[in-house]
Amino acid sequence: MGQPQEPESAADQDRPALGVGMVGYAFMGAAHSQGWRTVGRVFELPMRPVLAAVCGRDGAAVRGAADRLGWAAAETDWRALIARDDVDLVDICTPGDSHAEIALAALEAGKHVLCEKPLANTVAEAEAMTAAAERARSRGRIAMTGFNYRRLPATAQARRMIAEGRLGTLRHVRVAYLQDWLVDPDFPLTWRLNRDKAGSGALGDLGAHIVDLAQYLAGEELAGVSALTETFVRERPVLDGASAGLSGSGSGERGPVTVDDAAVFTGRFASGALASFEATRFATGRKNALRIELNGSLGSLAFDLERLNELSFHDHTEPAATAGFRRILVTEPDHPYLEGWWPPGHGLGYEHSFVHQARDLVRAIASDTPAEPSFATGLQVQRVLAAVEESAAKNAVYTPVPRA
Ligand code: SOE
Repeated sequence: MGQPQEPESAADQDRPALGVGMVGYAFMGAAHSQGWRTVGRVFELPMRPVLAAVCGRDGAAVRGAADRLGWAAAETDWRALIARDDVDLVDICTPGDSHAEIALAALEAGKHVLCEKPLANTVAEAEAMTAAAERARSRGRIAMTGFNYRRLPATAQARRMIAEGRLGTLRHVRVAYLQDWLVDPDFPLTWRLNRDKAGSGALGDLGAHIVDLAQYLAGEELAGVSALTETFVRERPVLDGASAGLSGSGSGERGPVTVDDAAVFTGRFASGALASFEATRFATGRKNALRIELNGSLGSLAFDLERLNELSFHDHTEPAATAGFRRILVTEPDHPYLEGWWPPGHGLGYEHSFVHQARDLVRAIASDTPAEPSFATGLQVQRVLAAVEESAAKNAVYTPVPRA
């Protein structure tokens, strides 16, 4: 353990270091590590991210993760990680039940914070985190929520086109995030199926992403929702051994699933545009399928995560005889985030969203400018998720999303 992440050039040494300390090192921790390792090699940055230390409870496992993922040191207590002088930014990649405690302590200690989505397990926790982030802002600290799908070139390009008015008045947003890893009724009870740990199921895990993406692309917030949720398999084998959440083996004993397996909801934007959302872990054959389509008075845009270097665009102002959806390949240096990567036409993948997230956060910290999505944005998404749960409990009764 403890290898420096990269040889430093003279130019590197001119830029101030930004020491990163990460808590959690499973799937999201590995994805964030990839972002931190790569970002300074691809983009011109005003600061130099240094992978100072990673934290996990199991000493041997966290030392192994530090070696594998490129962190210089390992800690087994997140409080010790926060206390380190070489940690300026705390990156939280743990299950939702520890987000609030770690983020509050890190902000209190004067660190910048990046927190994985959903921001917290409850609105109350997200409110406390947002209040702390706002206090820390006056001391020059930045707090950001990790909604990484905003940071794909294609979704960022879609936002650019919508902000330019290419869709005109927005009428519909149609979005689904579909996975199938829970179809087997013998898949064990990992933390993702435990409400105390995860807050909710498909709703918080996948629904949080699509609520954020829909609102980001639409450029406005949902005013209210009507929802149904379902837990199709209510008891599963108790976990036998360790699990990162998306895999594991079960024992003979079964225990209750305390989160939703799927959430389906409609929503109304403040402008009157209508939206539909579907988040499920039971869509057989769909592995990580996130699709969004927006229809406006002047045109439509569609994005599919399985074809993530493309957008589909229909310009409704073109003559009807030749109009129709056309493919925009989002692989050109003029597209968002692509100035640093490969020659035109060479596409990117899922992991690059984490590199771009790191880029935007480093730039915000260096320029002392608030970063989006902020904790306030994460809180607003949390309020939508809570409204979905409230509506589902009343069998799809329309439920306003409270405003700050
Ligand atoms: C599992 O459903 C998961 O890993 C989510 O937790 C991530 O946020 C998403 O990007 C991929 O799927």
